[in-house]
Amino acid sequence: MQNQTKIIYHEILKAKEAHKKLLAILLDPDKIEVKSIPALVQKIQLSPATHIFVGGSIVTNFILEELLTELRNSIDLPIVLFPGDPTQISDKADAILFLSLLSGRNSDYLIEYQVQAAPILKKTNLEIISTGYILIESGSETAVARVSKTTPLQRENLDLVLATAQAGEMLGTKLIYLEAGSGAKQAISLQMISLIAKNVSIPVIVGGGIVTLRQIQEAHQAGADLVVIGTAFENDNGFFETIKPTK
Ligand code: 1GP
Repeated sequence: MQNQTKIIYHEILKAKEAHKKLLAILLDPDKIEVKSIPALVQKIQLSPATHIFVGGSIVTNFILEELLTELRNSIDLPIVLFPGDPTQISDKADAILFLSLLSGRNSDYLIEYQVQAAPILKKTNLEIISTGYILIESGSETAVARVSKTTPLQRENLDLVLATAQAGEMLGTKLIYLEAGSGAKQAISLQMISLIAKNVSIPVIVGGGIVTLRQIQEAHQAGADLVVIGTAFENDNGFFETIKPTK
């Protein structure tokens, strides 16, 4: 995908228009051993994934570059960075979700890290996809809340979630990401997905705590344009083997 720059967002928009649902496998470099990469790649190839997201709240493991190189050499899917901070930027991916944590009031995650990242990103060929990132309370504290030191929005406060998503859209973000947090006890509710999807015109990503194939389908049906699966695939690389391709 590397030379086809600046098309990933366009493809997401096209998929939304065509009601084609997208699915990303999220790989956290911290949870992957180099020796397991070939087997992982094979499982991704057999999966219905349309995108690969790479990142984590904190990445201390230095296999990021190696992982990206291996993915690029073996898989013809868009590789999108989903970084917890500017140290997770690499030119070996195709695009980056340029996140602003709109649900929180920690200025580091609203704008400071973006300012630090901008000059680094300018020197890469990465497609920059501005993303309004909204963390929703999901039953217990998640890594995103802990690391960002922000309070997630309450699940019941649909009005606030909607206003936050709409503010993101008005600020010009290209995507809204409704995040329950990795390994969340409760995924984003279908009611919330449906409300947001109906009331913003940009594509909606949903992730966190989705652990069954049925949940993926339901999130898609409720209006998610792209669903992210991290933990379920991490725990069982054969997770998708019973799924019928949705692409
Ligand atoms: C986390 O939304 C992603 O940022 C995926 O969450 O690991 O719970 O699938 P899971």
